[in-house]
Amino acid sequence: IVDGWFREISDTMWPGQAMTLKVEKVLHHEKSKYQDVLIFKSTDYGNVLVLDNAIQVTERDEFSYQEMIAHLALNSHPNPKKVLVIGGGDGGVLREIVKHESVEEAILCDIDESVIRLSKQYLPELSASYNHPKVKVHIGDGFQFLRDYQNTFDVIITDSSDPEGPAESLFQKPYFELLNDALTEKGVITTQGESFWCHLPIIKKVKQSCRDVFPVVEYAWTSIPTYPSGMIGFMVCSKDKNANVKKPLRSIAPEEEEKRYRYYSKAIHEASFVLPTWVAKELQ
Ligand code: AAT
Repeated sequence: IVDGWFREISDTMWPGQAMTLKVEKVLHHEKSKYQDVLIFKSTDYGNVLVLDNAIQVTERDEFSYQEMIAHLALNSHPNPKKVLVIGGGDGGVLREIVKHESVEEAILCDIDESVIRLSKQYLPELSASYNHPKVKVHIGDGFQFLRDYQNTFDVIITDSSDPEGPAESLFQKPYFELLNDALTEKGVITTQGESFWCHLPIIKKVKQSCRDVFPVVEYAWTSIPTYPSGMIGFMVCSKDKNANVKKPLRSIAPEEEEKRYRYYSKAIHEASFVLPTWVAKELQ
């Protein structure tokens, strides 16, 4: 933080550019076992969670990311009952999962208890979901956690930080193999898929790794001002070779849709897979 502004500088992940947010007040700063954790109140984006100097959520725009990463997967599965989140310690993705009546159990595995503890304190609208009766929490590494599960989860959402630091293994092929094994027969996954403006080589590599494992692999994206370059993508994969993840399997009346979601809709689901020409070519 310099002169009252937080700057998200990373010479490796987004060289030569940086999102800047005006700080009203630093609420908390600690070094956890895994990462540097900063929470501040911004002047215009609400409270902000930062891990290793990378913005994870702001209260103002988090719903774009959390709704999309959750509902793209959940609405691409015929009947999701058991759902797993890897990462997502702020609780925002859990909040979205329990909106689905079919869901019986939502389990979250985050490596860092400090993210969960501090989100309960400083991000109440995201972390309220921790009180939901269907939610269970496990603290540990997502990669290690998955080794113990076969044919268990209908949907797995990997809401992870960037591939530098504790989330590195979550962007590699052995991880997608573990996801595949942990899924039930028609299982669906989404993963945090980075920005096509900043990370096209990473996205290409992740997509290839997913293709080696899953018969259906698509990249979707959403607009979000506080992630690098103002957008972020998701890899959406299905174990069912006949699945078309680009069209939601279930839809609700538009009035209901508006009550349940602030960003997601059936139309947005379908539109989010349409890619700019150069990106579509690169990811062919
Ligand atoms: N909901 C949007 C916020 C995130 S948080 C990413 C979470 O992943 C963090 O809570 C972090 O502790 C957790 N995490 C990192 N590595 C692991 C791991 N190996 N196993 C389990 N959890 C892990 C995503 C922000 C995206 C930022 C884009 N620039």
